[in-house]
Amino acid sequence: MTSKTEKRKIPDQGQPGLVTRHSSLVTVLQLFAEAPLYAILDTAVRPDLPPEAVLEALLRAGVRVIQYRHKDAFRRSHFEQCAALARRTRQAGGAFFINDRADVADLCGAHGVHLGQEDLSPETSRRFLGTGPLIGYSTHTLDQARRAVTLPVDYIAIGPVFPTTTKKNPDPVVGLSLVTEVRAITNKPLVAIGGITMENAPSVLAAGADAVAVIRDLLAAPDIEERARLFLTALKTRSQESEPRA
Ligand code: TZP
Ligand code: MG
Repeated sequence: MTSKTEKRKIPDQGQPGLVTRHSSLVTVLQLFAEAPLYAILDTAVRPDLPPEAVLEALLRAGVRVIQYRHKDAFRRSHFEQCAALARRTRQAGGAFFINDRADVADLCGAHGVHLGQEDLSPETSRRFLGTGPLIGYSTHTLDQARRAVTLPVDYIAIGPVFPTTTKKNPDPVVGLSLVTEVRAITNKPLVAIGGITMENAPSVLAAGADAVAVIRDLLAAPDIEERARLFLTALKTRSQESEPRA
């Protein structure tokens, strides 16, 4: 049976969208096919835990795409932390993203940057980063997603799918229907975000997302590694049940 990944167009070597791993090149879509859970390490949600420990727990559980989200002042210590986390994620065969900041992503050796609608634009970020690093881009409406399809970005995020208490001033909830609508207009990897829990995550993949991005339902768990494992089991069961997407 042709897998969902094989059916999708994978960019050539040297093009955006590639991650180096153990000397081979993979796409973020291949990482999502392995583990359709995009963990966001938000420094404000578990200030009691060292990000290094959270990252190790996520990697042990099998998570392969991880983002560092830090909304307060970005100090030297954060930069040094990110450089170490990026190195460790690379060693483990994953991809490490920095939220908001293309400059930090570049300097700390991350695989890429995740941009919002108010950050440096994807075009400017791409000019700064060159073709190698990955760019993810948040969208909150069908119009924004339509525009994102034309931009030099490697994945599109859509949300908040459900109500969230984690993001300050979130955009209006978009629901599963917008995930399906955006799926219909693009073959780019699609990440859904906002209020996603282990219970509702399978419905988000069924609506057309390649991965779910999660903060609170992972990080607030008493045992993050166990929660991530349970998440992946729920999602893998679901993605094996569903038909491969054309
Ligand atoms: N962007 C849209 S919703 C959101 C972000 C960063 C917060 C997601 O956090 P949670 O805890 O998974 O709802
Ligand atoms: Mg941002």
